[in-house]
This record gives sequence, structure tokens and C-alpha cells, in this order.
Amino acid sequence: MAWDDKAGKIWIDGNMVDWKDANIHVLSHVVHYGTGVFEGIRAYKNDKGVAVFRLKEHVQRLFDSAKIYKIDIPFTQEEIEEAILETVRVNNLDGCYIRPIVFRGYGELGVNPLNCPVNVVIAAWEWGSYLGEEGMANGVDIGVSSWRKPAPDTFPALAKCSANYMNSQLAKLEAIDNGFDEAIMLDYEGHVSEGSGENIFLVENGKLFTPSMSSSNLKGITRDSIMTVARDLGYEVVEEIISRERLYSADEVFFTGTAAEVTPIRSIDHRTIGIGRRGPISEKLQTAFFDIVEAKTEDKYNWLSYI
Ligand code: PPE
Repeated sequence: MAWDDKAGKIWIDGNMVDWKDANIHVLSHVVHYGTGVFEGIRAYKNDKGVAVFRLKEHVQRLFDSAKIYKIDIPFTQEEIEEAILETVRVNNLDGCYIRPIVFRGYGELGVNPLNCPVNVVIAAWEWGSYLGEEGMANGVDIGVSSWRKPAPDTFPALAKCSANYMNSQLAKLEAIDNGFDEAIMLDYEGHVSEGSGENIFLVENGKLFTPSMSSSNLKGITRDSIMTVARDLGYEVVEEIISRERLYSADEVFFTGTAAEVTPIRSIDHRTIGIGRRGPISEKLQTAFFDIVEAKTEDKYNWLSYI
């Protein structure tokens, strides 16, 4: 197991706990029913220090996810923001991935969650390229999953909740079985939604397209960042319903996500996309993204919170 001898501290309900002692009861509500909402955030080391990327937006989404499931977080947003910075600080981490999770803990079992306490945990660790260094430079191979995203009146896509990721896992497992790096999922109507843990963009004739929020996708913070950067660079960005076959004929396709950052896609369902490796616009946006987090350009959108 990769984490067998892991050291470090994990923030639990206001206290720093040793990594190895950060345990919960096996009958916690979250273990049985997936009763958790979480975030994935990255921090980057640059010449000015260690900076957490879009901290406020991630914490806001965490609170929004919790509200959907009537989970009252027993801390303020400011307290959670500070706890996230503190977790990175005490672990002496440079570039890292941060995982805040709010869940229903140990109380009683039964679908009704209301008699279980709400626990808050923040962990951080080093996490390299999500789909591999090689994929960042040359692109990854993906397949459209036979598993669809849930309809809007089933699992709300705007909530980043633990249970949603059982659906993502079906797609990811199928992708691995088929020799792909990652899956792309369609929504309940058969339109392009997103990857198992990423949003998706297409480039057609120099214009960017991404599925609108009506396609059961997560409102990705990297998606928003790339739309902002792209528009600033003079590209038109369109959010609309996207049919599957447009993926095949696009000039470029790429994933965005906290873990995946900006990952180009070189093939979909064994069809070569564009030039068969990272395309010029994907590269430009990837560079613009890393220039911001690595403080090579001015943080003009105020996206960095230094620890
Ligand atoms: N869609 C899904 C389903 C998703 O899980 C993520 C993030 C995104 C889109 C992109 O959202 P954002 O990170 O705000 O740009 N996936 C997280 C979890 C990955 C994991 O394997 O765990 C992440 O990237 O942190």
C-alpha cells in the first residue's frame, strides 16, 4: 500500500492528529451510505512561496455541496480556509493536493442521517500528474463509457458528494479494462458530460466549447479558470450541449480538473484527435495556467492564497 508509512498531520474537527491515528468508527454513516461532501484543491510552490489555488471558491463549493445535503458545517468558511492553510503549513508541504471532507460520522445507522454528527477533516499530501507526466505532454487515450451520469433529479451534479464517485468508479474501471487512461461519460440524454474526475473542452476552428451545466457535470473551478484565461487570450468560449461525435472530429480535446490540471487528449474510442498529441491551443492554455500558479505572470485574478 502506497501510504503504509505515511507521516504527517491531518486536521480533524479543529485538532491536528497524527496521520496514522486519523481513524473513524466502521459504523460511521459515511462508510455505509457515502454521506460525505468533499473538495480537491492544489497548492503550488513558486518563487513567492507556497500558494493555494482558488481557496475561497473551493471552500464556497464545499459549503454549497453540504447545503444541498442539509449538512451543517460546524465551522465558518473563514475558519475552514485558515485550517486548510494551516494543514499545508504544519506538514511542510510545497506543491501538494489538499482534501477537505465533511461527513456524517458515528451515531446510528439507518438512511436518516440527522442523528449522526458532522465531522470535518482536512488532509494534504504530494500528488503528481493525475494522468501521468507523459500524458500532460503528449496526451492521453480515452474512451466513452457505457455508464452514464445520473439524471438531474437523481444525484445533483453540483454537489461534490462522495456517493457520486461510485458512478465515476464504474466508468474508470471500464476505461482501465479497455486499456484507456480515462473515461468520458455521457449524460442521461446521451450528450457529453465530463470525465470520471475532470471537465472536458473541445477546440473547433480556433473556438473553445465545453458542456453547459445542464449536462450533469461538476461546475469545475479549473473549468472556470480556463474559460477566464482563454477569453483573456482572445478565444471565444461557448458552453453548450455537445454531441458525442463532435469529440471525434474536434481539432483538440482536453481535460481540466484540480488533480488533472490541463491534460490533453490524443485519442477517443481509438480515433486520433487532431494531430494525435497535445494541440497548440491546449498547450497555450496549459502554459497560461502554469504561468499563473507558478507566479511567472501576475496573479491578476487574485487566485493565489499564500500560506
Ligand atoms: N468533474 C468531476 C466529476 C470531478 O471529480 C472533478 C474534480 C472535476 C470535474 C473538475 O473540477 P475542479 O477540480 O473544480 O476543476 N475531481 C477531483 C477529484 C479527483 C479524484 O480522483 O479524487 C479533483 O480533481 O480534485
